Amino acid sequence: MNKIIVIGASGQIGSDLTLELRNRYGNENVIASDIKNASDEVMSSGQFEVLDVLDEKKVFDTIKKNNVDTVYLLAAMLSGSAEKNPKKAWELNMKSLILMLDLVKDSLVKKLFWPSSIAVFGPTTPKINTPQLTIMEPSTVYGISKLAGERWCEYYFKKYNADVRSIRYPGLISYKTEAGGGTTDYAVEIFYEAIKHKKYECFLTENTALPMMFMPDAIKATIDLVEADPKNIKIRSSYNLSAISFSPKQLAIGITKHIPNFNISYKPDFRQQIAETWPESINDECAQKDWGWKYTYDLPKMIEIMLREIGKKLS
Ligand code: AKB
Repeated sequence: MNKIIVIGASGQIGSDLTLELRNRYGNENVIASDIKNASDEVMSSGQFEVLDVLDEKKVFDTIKKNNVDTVYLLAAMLSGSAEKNPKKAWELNMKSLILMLDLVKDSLVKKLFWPSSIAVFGPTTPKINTPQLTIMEPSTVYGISKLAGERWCEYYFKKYNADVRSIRYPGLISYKTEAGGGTTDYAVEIFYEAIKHKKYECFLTENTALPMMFMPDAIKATIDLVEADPKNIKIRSSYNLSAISFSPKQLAIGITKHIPNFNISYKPDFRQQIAETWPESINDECAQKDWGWKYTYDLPKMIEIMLREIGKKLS
């Protein structure tokens, strides 16, 4: 049986995705890999390979030796970290993609999933209900790398028939693994602080609304897209994907319903400028039409589950 590899399995999406893929296809068929160890659950449930995605030879050998035919490439530097280290971010985000696209082109790998982001949009993009096709002038190095990546994906599909599939993820919210280095990370941190200290100092202003999604929805969308019949996939750059949109203030109000003495304060830092260039809400009609995307978790449901699960984890 051919195998699946998740590259970046220690990260926020990678850890949840690895577990769900193992659930569906069997522990023995899903390899997790990263430069650092993943969560205990990921480490103990199946094969783990220490892998630097920029180590071309090791990537090639690992894929060949294990008969891997599907790659989920999740290793990347997110928006906040990338602004602090632009060249390193560019190198990691771009080189890893081109390396993997070449493996698909050369038929070593059959299918590649690569994540894009709402960061591909910029200050000149329509902010509300942002369409699939619109003005794209990202002003962050992360956004520039994601937009360039999208163009490479489409290029490899058109020129070499490389089966690459992609989603423009909004901010993702998970109780399993914390985010790291992103602008939307506040929407995870807030839950830990609310439970531990009943207060949170937010690095975005109160009314900065951004598109967000609960992780189980993101994982479902990812696997649905990868499993979709290729003839239904009309977009080979990356699909807009939408679920919930909210501001820090709206999230705090929702948390207060469960923790009445929770208090939020605001101290915007450099990530505020990044957030201001991103959309507030996304139009995902193409994903709905082409491969039947529909989100499940709304804001109150997501808050309830996050508080319950993080509460369990912290006790
Ligand atoms: C980030 O904040 O950088 C990411 C993203 C929206 O791609 N969560």
